[in-house]
Amino acid sequence: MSLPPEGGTPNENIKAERQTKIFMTTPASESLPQYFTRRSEEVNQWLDSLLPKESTPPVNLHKAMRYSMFAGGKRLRPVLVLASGEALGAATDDLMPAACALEMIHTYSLIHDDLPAMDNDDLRRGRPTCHKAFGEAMAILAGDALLTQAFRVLALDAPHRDALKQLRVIGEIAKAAGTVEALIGGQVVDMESEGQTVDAATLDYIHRSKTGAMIRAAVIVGGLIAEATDEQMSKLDDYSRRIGLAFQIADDILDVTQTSEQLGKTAGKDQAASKATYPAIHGLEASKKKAHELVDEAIAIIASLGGDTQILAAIASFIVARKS
Ligand code: GRG
Repeated sequence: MSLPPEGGTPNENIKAERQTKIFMTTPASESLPQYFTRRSEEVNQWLDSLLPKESTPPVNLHKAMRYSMFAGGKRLRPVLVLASGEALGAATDDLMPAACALEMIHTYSLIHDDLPAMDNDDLRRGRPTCHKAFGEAMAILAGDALLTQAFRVLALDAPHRDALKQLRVIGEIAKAAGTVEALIGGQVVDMESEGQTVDAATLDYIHRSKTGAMIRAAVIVGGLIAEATDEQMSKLDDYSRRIGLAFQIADDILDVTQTSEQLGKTAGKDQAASKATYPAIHGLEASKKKAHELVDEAIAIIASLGGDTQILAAIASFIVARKS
């Protein structure tokens, strides 16, 4: 555990305080990295049971799906579903199908983003991208299959005590993965902006849509399953929008400050592709400041949610402190 250095500069003290928050706002016996490891293992077991086995025909397709699904990854979206739902009293088993569905959709989006027609990347989650390992056609189909499997899980593997509630969960996830201020729409505007001069509003649109929508959906879905009140849903909404934007700003910063080994994906790609990023438009220092402001706001908002929100606060801090 790192503590604020005695007599450090104000900046050092702020940094150390943030570090301390990350490690201390989780249950006394567990740091946030330990929490992530434990929850990721649970999520992986559920994912394993919710995906067709490798030996099920067509074997190559199922191998490709599982290759990308179990290549690592922080499991941020499923962990957010668990953290927001459990903060408001939902049972883990009720949250897991939606948590896994979001991770399947996220993984499909990474597989497709890496394709030669899009980012044309060789490295993802520390190993060759899906199309490098299985060929382009199989990677397209593995992505399609993960997206389809996600909605199959939501329809068939989630608890059916309340069908209307489940429809709302499915609707939120479909919206986030869709075209209007959502994953695919954001990806399209991002692609169209390459090499163009992009203004701050367009950049915010890209970040809110491509990255923010799925992170928001994770938090919102946890709230829906936990039957949060309207006031609580509004707080979850405000919290999730801030951490979603902070996450993407941090991602833009990591692209220029970390190595490919540290990231597990190719570093410096944004600049090489003349992508619209926060550091490119606002500068590195202003970007760091903005990310920290968003996280501080998110932590303040979530403190009044009711329930045990320590993990949600710690995740907000982790989003800007992470190194990959
Ligand atoms: C192809 C429809 C479609 C969308 C692609 C996800 C995405 C949109 C592009 C990936 C490129 C990128 C830098 C996206 C923004 C940030 C982001 C989503 C990073 C990856 O998420 P992490 O860091 O990844 O949570 P892991 O591997 O940890 O799950």
